[in-house]
Amino acid sequence: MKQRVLTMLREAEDYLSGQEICEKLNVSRTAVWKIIKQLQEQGYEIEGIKNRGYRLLSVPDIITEEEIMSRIKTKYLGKRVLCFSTTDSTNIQAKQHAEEKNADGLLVVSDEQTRGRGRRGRSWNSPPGENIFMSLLIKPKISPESASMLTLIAALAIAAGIEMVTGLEVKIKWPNDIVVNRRKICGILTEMNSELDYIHYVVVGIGINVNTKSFPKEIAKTASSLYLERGKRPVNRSQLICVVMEQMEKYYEIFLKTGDLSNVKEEYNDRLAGLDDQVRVIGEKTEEVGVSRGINPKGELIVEFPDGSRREVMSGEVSVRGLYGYV
Ligand code: BT5
Repeated sequence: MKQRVLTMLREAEDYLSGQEICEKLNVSRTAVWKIIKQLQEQGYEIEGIKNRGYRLLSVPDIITEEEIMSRIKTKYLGKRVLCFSTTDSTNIQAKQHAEEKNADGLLVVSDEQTRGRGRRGRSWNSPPGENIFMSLLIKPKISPESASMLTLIAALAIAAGIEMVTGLEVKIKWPNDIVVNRRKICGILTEMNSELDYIHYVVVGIGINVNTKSFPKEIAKTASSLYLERGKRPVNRSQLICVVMEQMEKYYEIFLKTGDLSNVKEEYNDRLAGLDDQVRVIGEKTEEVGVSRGINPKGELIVEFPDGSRREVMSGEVSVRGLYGYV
């Protein structure tokens, strides 16, 4: 009910009369008034004028199911949303819903994580009230070897979404980091549950540093937030979540047509940090220097070595860094 009132307020071009809300929702005036009051208590600024109705003046930076569902414009991704004020990890929570009937497209979001995770057991800094921690559960009919490409698809969607909302220039650090001004503002953790030739589900976990003002010292040199990069101007998190999901749906559909990255390869390479620059390719026991030549349709990074040879490196096998630092 709250969500529907919010949607109506959002879509109204002028004042929305109490009568209209009552009729559309088939509830009493008092019920409408109560919902408006609840919304105001949550921080929505709603003006109420006698004989004219209600008008939405501003929305708070809160992440709730009704806030997301009243503004998301996707067809199926994120049409079902679960929001937590705190949880261990949204990836863990998403997996717990994987067997449910309408799990495909489920989005789990939390305001804080107590066990936010990066790849290979690393941790993800997840303080409350400032950032986005979300996980999208999908069930693509693709082979398990192709699942890692979804990280690159998500990266494209996040980069495009952030650019649309903030106007910042956003780059991708292959394969799973999003950077602004050479600093990491987002990481992606894609996990999968599969048999040898069949995917049960994929969880794409996304952590975006949105309004964080300072970082713990271990990551202070490499991390940043949208707030800091756009001159201390905050970003509304629910708006960004919705725009990123809309972009995700767009790129996911393009991906599903071919099952690879052939249709987005060029766009990805345009966004790639360090394209045609020297990079360090760091394996378990080796470190080589080569020039990054962008990704191939499978999402592997093509690196050219000083002897002229080219090699395609896979995420998971190596990490790739700039010559003098993180990017
Ligand atoms: C990642 O791992 O970048 C993937 C991060 C995914 C986080 C999301 S949040 C929602 C969902 N639920 C989860 O539990 N996880 C996902 P990786 O490439 O391994 O990078 C981890 C490294 O980044 C750490 O070892 C730190 O050095 C650094 N780091 C940690 N927190 C950071 C932050 N908030 N911003 C920038 N860098 C960070």
